[in-house]
Amino acid sequence: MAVFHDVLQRLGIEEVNSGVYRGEWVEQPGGGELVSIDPSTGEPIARVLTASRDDYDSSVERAQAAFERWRVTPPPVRGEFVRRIGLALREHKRDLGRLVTLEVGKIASEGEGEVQEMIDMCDFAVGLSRQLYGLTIASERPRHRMFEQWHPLGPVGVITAFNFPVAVWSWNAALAAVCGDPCLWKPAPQAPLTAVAVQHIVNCALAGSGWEDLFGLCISEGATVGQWMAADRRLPLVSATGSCGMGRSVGAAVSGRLGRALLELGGNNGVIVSETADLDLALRAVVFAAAGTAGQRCTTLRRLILQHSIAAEFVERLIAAYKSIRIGDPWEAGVLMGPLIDERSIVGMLQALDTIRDQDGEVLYGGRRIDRPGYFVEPAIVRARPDMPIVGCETFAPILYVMECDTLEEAIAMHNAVDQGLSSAIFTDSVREAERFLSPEGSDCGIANVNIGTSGAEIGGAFGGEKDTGGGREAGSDAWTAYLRRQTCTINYGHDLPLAQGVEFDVS
Ligand code: UN1
Repeated sequence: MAVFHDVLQRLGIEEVNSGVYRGEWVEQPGGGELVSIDPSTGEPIARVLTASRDDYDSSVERAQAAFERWRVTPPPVRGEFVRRIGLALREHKRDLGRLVTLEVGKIASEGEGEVQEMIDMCDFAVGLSRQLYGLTIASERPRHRMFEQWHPLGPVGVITAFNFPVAVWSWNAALAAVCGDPCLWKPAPQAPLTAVAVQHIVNCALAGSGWEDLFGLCISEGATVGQWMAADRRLPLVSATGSCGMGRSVGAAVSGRLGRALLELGGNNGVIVSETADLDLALRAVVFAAAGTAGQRCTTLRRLILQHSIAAEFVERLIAAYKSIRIGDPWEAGVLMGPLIDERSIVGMLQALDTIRDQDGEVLYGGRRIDRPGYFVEPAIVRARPDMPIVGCETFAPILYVMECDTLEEAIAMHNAVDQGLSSAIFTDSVREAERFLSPEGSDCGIANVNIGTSGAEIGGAFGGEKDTGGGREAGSDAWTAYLRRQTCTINYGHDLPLAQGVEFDVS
């Protein structure tokens, strides 16, 4: 399409692209060739040459060299370079958003929203560059001062998933940069072009600054580069977003070498709708959280828990709302749902629906493949019971399980009875119910909302989840501490040597 041709050109995407950048583009990377597919048509967009082991090793070496200089650059000066990246992203917001739409099938406003998330992240990091605070701690010894400070860690390996192909890079890269850590990025094989485009934008922002090697790119055909990163002692921190299965293997490899892993893994997010809730509000939020992004967010709503008295009416209205969702080309105005990412996702969804039927679940609406090129499906609503094993699994597709409960206690127990713990919400107009949901005996997730859906978090809060979601926190709040090493320092400015805990040890 002509419009995308121009977008690709403006973002520096060619027919064949290098997938390795380490201060300069490597012209002929030695790995295999990756074809980026438009999920709306199933047609190739462009090709990317991926990294060989040698390409990877020299990329890590460049990042190590950059670290030597970057770690002694004052944080507010580091922030200035992140500010430039934020400005460049503002300039390219529309184009990069469109490329996200083209390569992963997000509707236009979500594509641009993702770039906005990158811009917000850059702004946040710039402010943070003057706020990497440590504590002063009261020393028990006279004429002693005790404090802690935060130092850069080293090059960070960043592994991202296809569904947020650019924003999640910025969560990590913007924080790592102000913290003094260069980044090496391994994007998802389904989204190599958005990564190449981001690298071009960053390069424009940093051209001539002397910091061209701060952000590296190492595209892999599959998981290889990610596995190398996980096993690589030169990367003290590996931040990985993806499935629980991926996280288990990355987490084991990183902890096996006593490195630090920041994991943001699967979600199986639930919403409770109480009979006291504003049902109009709940309905709108549920539809966006469950069917938005074609059910391919880690924060997607997958389990809807309704109080009996409102269940029948709510399900009826939900089905009517689902019927009105326009599915189609994601760049078209009015379309709310684009394609799934690939054929494998379609197969996964259809298989899950077979399993649902085998486990006596009832498909109330949707769930069929749409007869057109590309990877389109109808979102599905399923009547389920919490004891169906499939309800405990994350199928990365728009399948919404609807379950019923009597009391709030029962609803919370049902809500918490899965292995994942990313995002959660309750819809209620009762202060008691809301506070109970947020209390230690309420939701067990990293994110808990009241009268807001499970997805669409702002960057200002720490993002991540508990249990099998991996425990990592990215983006806002104090997530920055993951990218630094903490040093506790005690200074004796007296002439005596008092020992802590009253220990006596006189040598004369
Ligand atoms: C993800 O799906 O991996 O809260 C991240 C949200 C987005 C981030 C989702 N801001 O839905």
